[in-house]
Amino acid sequence: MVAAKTKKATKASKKITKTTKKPTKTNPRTKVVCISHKEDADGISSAALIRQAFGGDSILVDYPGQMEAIQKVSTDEKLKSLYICDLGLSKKNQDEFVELLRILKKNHVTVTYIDHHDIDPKIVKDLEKIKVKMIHDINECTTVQVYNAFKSKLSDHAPFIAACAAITDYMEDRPLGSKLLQIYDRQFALINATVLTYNIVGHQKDPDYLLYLVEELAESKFPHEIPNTFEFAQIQVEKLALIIAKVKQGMKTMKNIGYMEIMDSGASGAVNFVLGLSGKDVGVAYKERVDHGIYAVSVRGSKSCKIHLGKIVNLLATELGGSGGGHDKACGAVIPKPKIQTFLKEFNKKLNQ
Ligand SMILES: [Mn+2]
Repeated sequence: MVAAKTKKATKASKKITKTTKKPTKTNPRTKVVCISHKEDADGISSAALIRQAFGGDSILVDYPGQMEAIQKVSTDEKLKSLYICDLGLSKKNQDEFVELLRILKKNHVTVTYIDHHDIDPKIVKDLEKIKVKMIHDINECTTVQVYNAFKSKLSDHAPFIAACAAITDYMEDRPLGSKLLQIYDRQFALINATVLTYNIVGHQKDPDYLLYLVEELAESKFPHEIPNTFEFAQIQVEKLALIIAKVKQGMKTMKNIGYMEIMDSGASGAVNFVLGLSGKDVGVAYKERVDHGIYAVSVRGSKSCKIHLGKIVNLLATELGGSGGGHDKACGAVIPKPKIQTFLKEFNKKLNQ
C-alpha cells in the first residue's frame, strides 16, 4: 500500500514538473524482524507476541545460531526494527553481541533486547550506552516481559500465551507470571503449556512447523486448537517414557552429580530424568554433535541446589574452550569433545563449596 501510494505521488509530481527531485531521501527501512529462541515455549511465545504487536518476520534460532542470525539480518538494508528475545549471552559471545548491535544502531535500526538470563553488568552498561532498548528481568520469563511491555498492542488472549511460557520456564510463581496464570484455570493452562512444549521439542528439525506455531499463537489460538497437537504430544510422551527406562540403566554418578551420555534423543529431554533418578542435586546429560566435534550439555539443579549453576557452567565451559550459561537451576553448554570428562570432573569439584 505504502509503496503504491509513493509511486502514484511520484508520477503526479512528475506531471507537474520534470525537475522535481526524486524522493531518494525517504527512509527505505520498513522491515520488522524478531529473532527468538526456538527450543522452548518461552522463545516461541515471545516471537508470537512480538508478531501480534508489531507484525514482521520471525527468525527462530538456538543459542549457537544466534550470532549468525543477527549478523545476517544486520546486512538487510530494509531492516527498521529488530527484537531479540529469550536469547541469553555468554562470556564467549557477549562482546560480539554488543558490536553487532552497535553497527545496527549506527544504521538507525531500533533494537530491543528482551530477556531473563543472567547477564554481565558490564554488558548491560554497554548496551545502554549504545541505546539498545533493554527489557531485562531475571525474575520473569521473556514472554511475560514482552506481554507486560506491549500489552496495549496485544489481544486479550496474549496473557494466556505468556502464562504458558511462564509455566514451561518454571516461572509461573513470579509476581507478574502468577498474576497472569490466575486469570485462567490452572489445569487448563498446564495442559496447553505442556502440549505446546512437546510440539516445540518434537519439531526442532522442522523450522517451518515452528514458524507455523508462532503464526497460530500470534493469531490468538490456544495450543489445543492447533490441529494434531495433542496427537503429536502423545507420541512425545511415549518417547520420554522410553528415555526414562534408558536413564535408569545408563546413568552414572559422582559425589555431587548424576550424569549420562545420551545417544538417541536430545540431552535436554533426558536431563530432568537424570537429575530425578540419580537422587543428586545436579543432573548432567550430554549428547555428541558428531559433525561439530562437540558435546551439547544440559544441566539441571534440584530445588535444594543453592549454587547458581548457570554462572559456574559459563565460566567452566569458557575455560575449556567451549561456551555456556543460563539460569541458576537450568543451563547448558557446548564443550569440545575431548574435554567432556574434564568438564564433568571439574564441575563436580566446583559443586563441593
Ligand atoms: Mn526463557
